Amino acid sequence: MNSKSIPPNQQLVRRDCWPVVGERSPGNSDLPWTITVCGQVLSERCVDLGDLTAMPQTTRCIDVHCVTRWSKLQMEFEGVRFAELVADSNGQPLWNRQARFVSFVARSTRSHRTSLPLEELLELDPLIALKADGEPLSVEHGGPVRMVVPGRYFYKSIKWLQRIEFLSDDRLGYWESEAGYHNGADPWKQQRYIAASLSKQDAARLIRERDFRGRDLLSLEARGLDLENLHAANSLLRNADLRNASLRRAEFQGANLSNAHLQSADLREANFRGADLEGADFSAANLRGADLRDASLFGVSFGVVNAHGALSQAAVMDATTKFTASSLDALTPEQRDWLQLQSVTLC
Ligand SMILES: Nc1nc2c(c(=O)[nH]1)N[C@H]1C(S)=C(S)[C@@H](COP(=O)(O)O)O[C@H]1N2
Ligand SMILES: [Mo]
Repeated sequence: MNSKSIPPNQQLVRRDCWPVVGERSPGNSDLPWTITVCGQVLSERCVDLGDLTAMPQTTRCIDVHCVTRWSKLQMEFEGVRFAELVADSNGQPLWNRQARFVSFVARSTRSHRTSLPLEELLELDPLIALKADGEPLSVEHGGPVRMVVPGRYFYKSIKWLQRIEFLSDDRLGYWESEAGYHNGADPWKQQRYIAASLSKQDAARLIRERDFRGRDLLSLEARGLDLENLHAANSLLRNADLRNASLRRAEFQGANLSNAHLQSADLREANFRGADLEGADFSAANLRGADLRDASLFGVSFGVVNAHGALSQAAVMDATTKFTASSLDALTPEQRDWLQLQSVTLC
């Protein structure tokens, strides 16, 4: 893959920064680690970590693109090629004629999983990785063993791999069925989310009542609407379109606004405490008096960074805008430098 280019609407995280996304530890870590290849196969295969490390190891530089808009280019991963694990000792494929999809299942309390079409997998040539940047994978990043699937958003790369299941029909993964993530996951086509699940009537009623509390409003369309004093604490507004909306004094505490479109919104005195703002776009939004303490800021945009590193269409903020100092580590250097010039209040 061409490491010089980066898919649309992604931004690079700092070189020394690798965000942890989703689950942070595997379930049942006392049991010996095994990976089972099963389902539509001619014969099952089960390997342990010793078997895996004894297999030929491949080192490859892979671009990582998270759906919440951060990317890390050319990360060095080392492990066993998927194609080598799902073959017998003669190199013959283990799957049978019915196999068309592959589900990767994690050893985790929620049996986290994700799937891909077999044909795509053979083309993408993923790694069953044991190391990243020369070190054994840390537990939070999927150690001892995880998938790394190049060319797809990172939610297709399961951490703590324990089962590779060949299927005749697809079975949606955890994020794909619970969070509305797109099953295609191609970052070059920006396949981030499926469309809104809410009916137009239900959406209209919630908007009229200005009460979104605790609701799942994935991909809600509320562009340009008057939503002053909106109650939206703990709501799920991933990918919501709130461009140009009037959201003065809106309450978004603990809400999930990842990838929300907030360009040019009036967010004066809005409350984003503890909200998930990963990948949200605040370009040209007014954030005077807004409270963003303890919000998660990976992939967030406060403006458009041009080729010279300068920010245009910048959000409006000043000393009345509050952040938690440590949460700024998640920003790109350009955004952080710019933010520090706005003399925002750091708590
Ligand atoms: N078992 C498991 N694997 C997972 C997830 C998860 O929650 N559980 N999250 C996925 C998502 S959305 C991303 S972006 C990457 C994050 O990997 P990282 O924490 O090592 O950056 O793992 C993917 N694999
Ligand atoms: Mo992700």
